[in-house]
Amino acid sequence: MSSSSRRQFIKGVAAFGIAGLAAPHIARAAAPFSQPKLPYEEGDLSPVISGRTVGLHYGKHHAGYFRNVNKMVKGTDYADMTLEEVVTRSKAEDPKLFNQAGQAWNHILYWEQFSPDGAKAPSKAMAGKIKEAFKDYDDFKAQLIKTSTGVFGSGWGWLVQEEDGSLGLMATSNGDNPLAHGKIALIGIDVWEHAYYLDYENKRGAHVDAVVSNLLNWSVIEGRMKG
Ligand code: MN3
Repeated sequence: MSSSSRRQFIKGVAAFGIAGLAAPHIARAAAPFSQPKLPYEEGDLSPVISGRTVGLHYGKHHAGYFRNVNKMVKGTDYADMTLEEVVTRSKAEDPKLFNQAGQAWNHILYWEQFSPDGAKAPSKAMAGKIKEAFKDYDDFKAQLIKTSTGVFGSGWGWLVQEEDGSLGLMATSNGDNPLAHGKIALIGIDVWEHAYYLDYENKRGAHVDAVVSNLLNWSVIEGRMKG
């Protein structure tokens, strides 16, 4: 396949399937990709996540992933793709790019799912979905915390929507994410040390518990559901 027909093919695949996975707020633009603004002030998640941690995590780490992706895709076929397409295509082809693109994408979801004053509980419909997959909300919470805290090394814990529409949990390493596995990411819990070490030192579980208990904005999370 020539590179232009391959691009057309990829765009076709994206329009048919992957586009549906993209959260509506993520612009479907090609490179250079730009890091979305935080939907709140850096200090607004304090004391659960300090302003210093948000400042470094968003301003240095997340910004760095965008810088690296833009550098790596320049002059390649990837430059014409959306960030979602770069993630799904690079997984098999280019693991270094995949981790950078995955991290750029993962943190968009991460920041947007939090709020100092968002919907603190799922809607009735969402609570029903949670009950289908878990014993109850407390069980869901405990399992998400356990899955996230239990990631070995750097990675993420996720609440996902499976292809059959049901909810499930998964853990991924480094920049890997549900998008690359054909699943819809609903909640992403970052357990890289940069997400918590300044505030919680080595107490990853305490950080994850505090985040899951206090910062989730269920209206954003439910907006990611498909169907
Ligand atoms: Mn991070």
